[in-house]
Amino acid sequence: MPTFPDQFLWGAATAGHQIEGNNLNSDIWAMEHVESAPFVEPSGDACDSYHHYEDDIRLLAESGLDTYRFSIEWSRIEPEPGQFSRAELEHYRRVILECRARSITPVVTLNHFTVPAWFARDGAWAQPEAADLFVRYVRYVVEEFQQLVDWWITFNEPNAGALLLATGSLPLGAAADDLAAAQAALMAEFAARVGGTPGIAAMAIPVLAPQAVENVFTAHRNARAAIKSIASNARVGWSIAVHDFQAEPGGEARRDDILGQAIHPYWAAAREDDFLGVQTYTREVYGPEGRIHTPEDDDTFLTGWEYYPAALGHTVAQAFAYTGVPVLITENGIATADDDARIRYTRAALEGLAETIEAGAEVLGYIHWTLIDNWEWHSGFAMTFGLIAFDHATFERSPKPSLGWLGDVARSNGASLQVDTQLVLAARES
Ligand code: GCO
Repeated sequence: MPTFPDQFLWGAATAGHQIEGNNLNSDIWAMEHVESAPFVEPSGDACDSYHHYEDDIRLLAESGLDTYRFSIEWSRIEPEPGQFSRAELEHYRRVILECRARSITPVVTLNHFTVPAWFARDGAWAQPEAADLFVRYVRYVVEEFQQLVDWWITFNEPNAGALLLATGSLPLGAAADDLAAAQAALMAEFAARVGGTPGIAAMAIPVLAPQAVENVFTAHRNARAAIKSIASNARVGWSIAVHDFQAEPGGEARRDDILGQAIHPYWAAAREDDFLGVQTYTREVYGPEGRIHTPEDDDTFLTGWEYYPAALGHTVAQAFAYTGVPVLITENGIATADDDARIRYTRAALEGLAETIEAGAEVLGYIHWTLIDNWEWHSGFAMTFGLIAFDHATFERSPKPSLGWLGDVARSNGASLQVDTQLVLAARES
């Protein structure tokens, strides 16, 4: 019987730029509109959650989930350097108050990849003032919301660039040798659009500039200190992307190299945090010749990732063993058009997680990616990770069976995982 601790958080996650729509002042918006944009389609209205957040939170709450992870868009709060928008701050206050009115715990991400276009123009994370500029924005937000929010995530996947580089899954489909050239061409187009010196969209920066990586670590540490000085009860962490890296004989060195470059430094920095955010979807297996690709099958993700739900329990065990810091699962899920597959995947992931908890790992909660189908960065809208679908013309929301299923798991604190999936689905239909 799977058991989860008392007070375990059960939730779903989103990110501002992926759901709000019309984040006109962000670097990624600008990047979406350069000629050789590395995105299949622009974010546009996204799910218009900027106007439909009440529906999103109501559906989440009605399902039985109790936690909502979402992000605040820095580019809305500070559209020009030092110019803060009171009106946008009040928007996010309404989102937070809506959560609280429905007894939903808000978990707020302060940076989910996007930054203001001006910050990118001035050099993004590579500029010497990067950490100070981030902390100034963080203070502005936390001073206002300190009594309304206890859980803060400074950065979402600050290791995303390092992970792409270490695993060889480089952006733009570029090979290592011509990455610099491809990036330079894109940067020139980007600079022509946002002006100033050719900075670059922040998502890509850690791949390019070691100084940027350093600055992001500093920004995390200083933001954590700032948040704690404002709100002593605040719980602060960052969310690190990790695959379940496995090695066949002869692949150990390659695997350890990836962990050493893209995972362990970020986990180590979390040792001073209140929690470590773990974001896991799949595994990657390495052999003596490099990555071993698993055969495609019916269960494969739309994203092309291997269907491997055991990755969650494995990576949580590794993260806890490495850091000793309580883990908050801030993302786990599957891009699929088959909602039964989403339920199967999530059930199996949670069963693996329960085993990891029984073996002694301290885990604070499970936050599924994602509440609603949304704009999946480079892949556009086709990658449906959501527990809720939406109509792209009317923005009307339609919960999928997986939302109710996960809500039942939440209400029973995991006990309903005992019940066979098919029985649950049949009961819902009758
Ligand atoms: C990331 C982000 C999310 C993604 C999700 C699915 O991991 O890239 O945190 O924004 O949408 O992980 O790829």
